[in-house]
Amino acid sequence: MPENIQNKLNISQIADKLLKDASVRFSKCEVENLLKLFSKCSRDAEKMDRMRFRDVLHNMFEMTDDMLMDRTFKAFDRDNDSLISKEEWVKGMSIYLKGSLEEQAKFCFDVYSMSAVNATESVISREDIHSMLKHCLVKQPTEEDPDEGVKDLVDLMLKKMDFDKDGRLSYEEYRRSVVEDPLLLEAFGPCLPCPKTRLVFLRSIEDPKMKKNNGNSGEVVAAAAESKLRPVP
Ligand SMILES: [Ca+2]
Ligand SMILES: [Ca+2]
Repeated sequence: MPENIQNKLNISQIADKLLKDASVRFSKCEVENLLKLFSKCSRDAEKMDRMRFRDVLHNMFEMTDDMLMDRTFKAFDRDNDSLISKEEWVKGMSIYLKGSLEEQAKFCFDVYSMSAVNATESVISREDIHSMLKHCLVKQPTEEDPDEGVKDLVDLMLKKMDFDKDGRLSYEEYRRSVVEDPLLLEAFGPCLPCPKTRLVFLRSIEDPKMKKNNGNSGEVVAAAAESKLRPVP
């Protein structure tokens, strides 16, 4: 069998397998296009390394912040082998681009939480919040001591979100805060695509037949509605 036909068959089989998972919110054509993009970006490697994944975030989602790109990589890398598999890529993109509020809350929590209580439970510690907010704020120099401002902000965020007052945010506390106020989803730094880059990316992987039929008006309305929910960076 010629190599390109074998290749198409492989992509179709992997897509079918991934589509059995209800959490994958893509059509078959979209999954196949995502898999082709994966092969292109990973230069046909079975798994994508951190640098190539960062190129995707930078080139396709306009991310520029090193720390947030590395943390986003970590959130996609579910099995923690420091590589992104095709399955992690498609499932991660599904949450990144089309996830429910709950799914995106889990994703953002994984991006933000660097501290662990034990092997199975991670938290967002006071130090995590401090380093992320400081990272965002140093880009806007002010007359005042920036560290003081950051400390006030950390206290403010903990006052709002740390329900049991133990000085750190569990997933449950973060999730509850986000459900009450979706603006808190990206409270500690932008880690989801903005409505514009999201739409451009989704258009690039959609089925050409769908493009003709719906003209994407639904997506545009959804993107506009979503932009109102997002905090101004
Ligand atoms: Ca992995
Ligand atoms: Ca707490």
